[in-house]
Amino acid sequence: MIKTIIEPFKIKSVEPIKFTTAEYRRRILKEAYYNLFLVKAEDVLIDLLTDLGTAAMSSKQWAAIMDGDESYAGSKSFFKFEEVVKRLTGFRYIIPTHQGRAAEKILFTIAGGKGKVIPNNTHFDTTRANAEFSGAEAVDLPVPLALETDKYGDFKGDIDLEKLDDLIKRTGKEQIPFCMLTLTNNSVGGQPVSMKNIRDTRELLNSYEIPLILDACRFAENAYFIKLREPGYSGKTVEEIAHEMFSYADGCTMSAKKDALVNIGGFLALNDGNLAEKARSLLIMTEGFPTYGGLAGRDLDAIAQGLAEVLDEDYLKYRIRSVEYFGDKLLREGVPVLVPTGGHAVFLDASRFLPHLPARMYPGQALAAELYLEGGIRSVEIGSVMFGKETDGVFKGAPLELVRLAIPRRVYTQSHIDFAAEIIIEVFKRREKIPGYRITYEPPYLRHFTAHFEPTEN
Ligand code: P70
Repeated sequence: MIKTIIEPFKIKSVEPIKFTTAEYRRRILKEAYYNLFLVKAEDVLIDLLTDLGTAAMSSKQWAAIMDGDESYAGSKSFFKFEEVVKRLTGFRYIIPTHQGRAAEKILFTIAGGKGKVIPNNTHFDTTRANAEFSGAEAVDLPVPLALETDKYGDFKGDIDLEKLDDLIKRTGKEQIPFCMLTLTNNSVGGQPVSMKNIRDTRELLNSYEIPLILDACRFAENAYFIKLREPGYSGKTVEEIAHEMFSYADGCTMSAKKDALVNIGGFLALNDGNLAEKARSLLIMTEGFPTYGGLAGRDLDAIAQGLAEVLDEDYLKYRIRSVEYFGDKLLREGVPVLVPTGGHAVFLDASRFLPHLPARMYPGQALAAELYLEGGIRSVEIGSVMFGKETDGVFKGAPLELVRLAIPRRVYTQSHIDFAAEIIIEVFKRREKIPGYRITYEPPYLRHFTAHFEPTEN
């Protein structure tokens, strides 16, 4: 029986990557104030910073790009895109945006605001920032198991329904313009949300007449996990599962830069005509006319094609298995990896990797810096740098200190992954000597993108 799952594509175009020395990387990292967002991409060997906008497009997507219609109004690319998104999601109003956060910005501007409360299984960084910027409070309600990185669970991305019910009762349904579910749940490890949880959330919200909005950027990965793990779904196609997921919601925000396999794009989809009209008015002011929304016509064609390709189950099998393969290699060497591995990334548990560093010495930042120094691997901290705060000298840490190694779609081969695993294992062997970090500069919002750091004495 053949066990190897191969990449379900062959490579038509290649891009060189640059090898550097440890000494060179030391200088580069220092010049970037130890913030990997400030390192130039050409100084990175394997870039696992994000799976956002980093996919390799297919020859069919490139062909679709040539067919793009760049008319300002009524472009045929829009109608193709709209048809594909409507067929997939079933939502009535489809509003293109240049990426996911633009859809969030519009949604929170028209429905958020001061005094409002937005629950979610877990808000990712831009979602939380957009909610808070509108004046609303963003509340995370993950299930307790999600915070135990060494415990297996099929659907650790679920929302905690009891806490949701409590929150609604305490806050009052008038203050909750909508509830969100992020599929997959990025902040807790790219973990899927079960169909049962989506359905039960819908039922609970129905009793309060609160709409449900999906953050759908990794919907196909979520649907494939449901097929693999949830009773009753193994015989359904991923497309059928996706239809059912969307059928429980009143709309979605979507970053097409993930599961639509493109480098730019997104959309807001809604069933409520009044809300959609408000969204469109804002769209014209900020993004563009409703038939292109901040994108070129050709981008809409690439999204339409990408949404067809992402539902291909050979692709999803390879996608999910290749992430798991990476995680398994590390687990075999005792590296503390969040289990089970999620859909788009392997997450290292930095608090268990570097137990000598307390949260306020930013163990995730320390580990991410070290992976770059050791082998030019770029990852991202998802911990107290991204989600922690220091107000008047009082430090408030994040619930988890993680380092995420996100796998761009269709970009790296198995040997790139083998190499990255070896680098991580090397760093693991010398973990006791890794220093902590302190922040020397930070902006008021989304500080992780631009903060400056320096190593501390242990
Ligand atoms: C990521 C990026 C973006 C995102 C998301 C969810 C669940 C909305 C958005 C916004 C952000 C990132 C993080 C670290 C480094 C680089 C980028 N997630 N909802 O990689 O969508 O980016 O299109 O505006 O994960 O997870 P968009």
